[in-house]
Amino acid sequence: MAGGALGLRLLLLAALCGVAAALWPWPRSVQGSPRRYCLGPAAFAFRHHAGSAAQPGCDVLDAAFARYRRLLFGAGPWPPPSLSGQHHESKDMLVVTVATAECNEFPTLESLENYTLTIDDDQCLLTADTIWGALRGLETFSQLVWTSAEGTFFINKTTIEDFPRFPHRGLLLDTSRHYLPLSSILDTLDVMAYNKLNVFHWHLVDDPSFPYDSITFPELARKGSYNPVTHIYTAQDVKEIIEYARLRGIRVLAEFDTPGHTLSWGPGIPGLLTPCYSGSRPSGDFGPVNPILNSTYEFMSLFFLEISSVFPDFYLHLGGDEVDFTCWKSNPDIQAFMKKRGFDDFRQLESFYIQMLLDIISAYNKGYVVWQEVFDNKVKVRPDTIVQVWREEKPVTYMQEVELVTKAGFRALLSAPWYLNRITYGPDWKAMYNVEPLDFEGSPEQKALVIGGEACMWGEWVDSTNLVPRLWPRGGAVAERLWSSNLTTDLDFAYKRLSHFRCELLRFISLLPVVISTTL
Ligand code: CP6
Repeated sequence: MAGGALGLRLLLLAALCGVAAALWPWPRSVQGSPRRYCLGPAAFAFRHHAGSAAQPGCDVLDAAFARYRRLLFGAGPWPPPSLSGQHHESKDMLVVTVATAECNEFPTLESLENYTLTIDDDQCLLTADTIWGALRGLETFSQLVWTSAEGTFFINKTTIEDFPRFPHRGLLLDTSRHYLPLSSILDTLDVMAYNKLNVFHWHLVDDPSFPYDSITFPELARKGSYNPVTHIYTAQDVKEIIEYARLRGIRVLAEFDTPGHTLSWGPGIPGLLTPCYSGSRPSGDFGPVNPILNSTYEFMSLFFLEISSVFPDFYLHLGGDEVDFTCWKSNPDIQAFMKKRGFDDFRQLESFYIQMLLDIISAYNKGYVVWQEVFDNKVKVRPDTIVQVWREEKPVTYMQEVELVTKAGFRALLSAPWYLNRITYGPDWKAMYNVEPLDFEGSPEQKALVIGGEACMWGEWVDSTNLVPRLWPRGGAVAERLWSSNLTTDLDFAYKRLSHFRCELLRFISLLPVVISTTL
């Protein structure tokens, strides 16, 4: 099975990487060989197996075939096969076969992503249960191909069996602190696919700006975005992102964080936010969403009705983090409401709001993810709620928090050790790579409740000019931790493959201008 002894893996590395190819993230099982075949770029084609459930017309696979052809061989023209290529047996197709063809569907948390890749004298065959697994296998196939100094394409005799360790392997982008152009998001989705990451957690709005152009409430973006013409995501943009992600087997998990982190909602929806008081008078400042008004819940019902239909994933992220109680405390109407309800702790008021919101979302047949405070503050949530652990120390260490969340029977996502926005001098990816998500006291049932994790790129100090070098290759450390076996932990082995992977990423023209401008 996985990796095995270091010596064995280094041997493999010599076989695969001495020339060029190295895999990222490392598969479950790899059998390499020095025997190599040459690939003719002009003739080479991806083909559906006659017995595959997917046939031409399956847009997810057809688009992937076109993408990987171009990634592997460029647009041509290609030099005629050189002498070094002519000594080798040549391969002119990769045959792909899947058991089910959900070509018009969206990937889900439950989607299978396993695949088998066989490159030998008889065949180049990719087998998978689903088209999503086939996408992962195509990525691995593309990483196996290497070029000789003369520009001849080669692939070594190889057998790979692979499947992910965790089903939720996410990356969070924050488009509120700084607006990110559509092209930055699409480029990120491409690199996520190279890393086999499968969830784009879109932290769309927050205090500083509201770039989501709501159809039902256009005033939100008109008054809450940095610029209502250039710095918004239109319905068309959102559709494009969701489809671009789907074609790469990536889910879009939209977050509309409430009741805190909502200052940008205020101008578009008068009366939504709590007026803060200074003494007996409103200070002119606003706090979290006002939880004591019927109008708040009427608005949230309509707003999330739209969100539930715009974003096809079963899950929405409802936030619930870092609610600051100072403004609620200062407001006499809120104090009166608390008294009437018999609340003596503002956490009860927060719970009241969240429970109302969760009931709204449940009625739309959506599941939800929340930040850990919702659990910490003992909000009554549905048993199928997913809790995202982000706090590093308080009230307990993040691993103790995972232990508590799973002990209570909830599924958990880990983010606390994986803030890509945080940078230090030197190879700081190693600490992220060394994290073991199941390193806590707990039963096997508890461990099974950890469904994965997310690397987070909070946007306070990040925009499109520095996004790429801050995301990659460091994000790859998290991607490998969430995909590969728990035994794939060797740092030297990872370092060699990750540096190679970075060079591969640099080949992709769309990323080059950004990388050059920020490293000079
Ligand atoms: N924004 C929002 C943030 C953070 C959170 N929520 C955050 C704060 C500090 C750290 C990491 C993340 N910037 N809306 C918390 C989930 Cl260290």
